Amino acid sequence: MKLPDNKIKSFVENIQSQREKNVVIVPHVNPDGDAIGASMALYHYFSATNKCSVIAPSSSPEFLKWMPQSEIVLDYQENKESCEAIFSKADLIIIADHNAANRSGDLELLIANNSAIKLMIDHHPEPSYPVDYQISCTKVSSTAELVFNFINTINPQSFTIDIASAIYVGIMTDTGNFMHNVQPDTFKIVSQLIALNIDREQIYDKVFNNYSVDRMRLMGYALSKKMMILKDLGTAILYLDKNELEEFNYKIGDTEGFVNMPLAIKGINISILIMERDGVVKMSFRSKGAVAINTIAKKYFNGGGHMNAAGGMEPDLSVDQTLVKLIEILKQNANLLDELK
Ligand SMILES: [Mn+2]
Repeated sequence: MKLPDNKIKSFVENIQSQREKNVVIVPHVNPDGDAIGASMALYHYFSATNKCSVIAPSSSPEFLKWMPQSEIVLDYQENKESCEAIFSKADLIIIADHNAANRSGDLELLIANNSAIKLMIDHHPEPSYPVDYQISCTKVSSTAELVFNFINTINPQSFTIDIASAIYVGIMTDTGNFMHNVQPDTFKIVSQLIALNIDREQIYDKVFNNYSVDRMRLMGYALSKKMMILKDLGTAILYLDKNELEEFNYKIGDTEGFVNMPLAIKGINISILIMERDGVVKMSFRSKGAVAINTIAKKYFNGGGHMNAAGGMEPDLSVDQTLVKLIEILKQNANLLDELK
């Protein structure tokens, strides 16, 4: 369990004692449930004492828009001028759920050139974000869990049901509803969230049973027509190009969770999703147990991440060409993958 140290604690207490101080929270580009959950929890916490804003580098997924007050999340792409005005008055910028400057997307330079104090709260390995303070720990389920510890250390009396629900969204989504990355402390925290009367069933229903017909049909298409099984390598690859996504009226977040599905097949320990987005081929990697799939993402596909969940991209190839390259690489690394099993 990573806690803010005394320096961070007294800095934050000082900010909170001055109502006119401005706090700006920044989730990562293409924010997910943890990025928005952690950011909203911090928003609810800080807005009780300060002026507070959440500025996202790109739009939030639809399945999170039910969250209380989530309409305050500003999409930089849609509100450049007002976001820049808010940044110009920032006293504290909190970098949430990412640890590298380029994950702030188009906000990277605005943040780099900003004189506000910067605090990073994140659970990804190898932090490189230049900040004044960092709470960085990979041994937690999610950034939301770190936000719980942060608030619990500074002012445990300040938890509200909105803070608790937002933290729960982050933990639930980053663990795939408590299937992976769960630590003993995760459940201790969840027990405290339940004691705060969060509605777990309603949160689950709103997050996971909130898909469009298009998304359901795209999933069916991907699993039926675009899933390659490499039995000898215990690997499944899903691959979707731009035209296919357009055919199913793809919206951001629609392919969320696809990559985990093939792991339900007996004998499949590695699952990879390849898809074309914003003119670039993006990849998601998942593995089970001791298979460190992030090594492949990092070494060959300009990416990285957690041992069992990583991302990558391929700037120069099409989806089909990436598929060929990936199969070749997996074959070359068969021994490595095998040893790790
Ligand atoms: Mn996360």
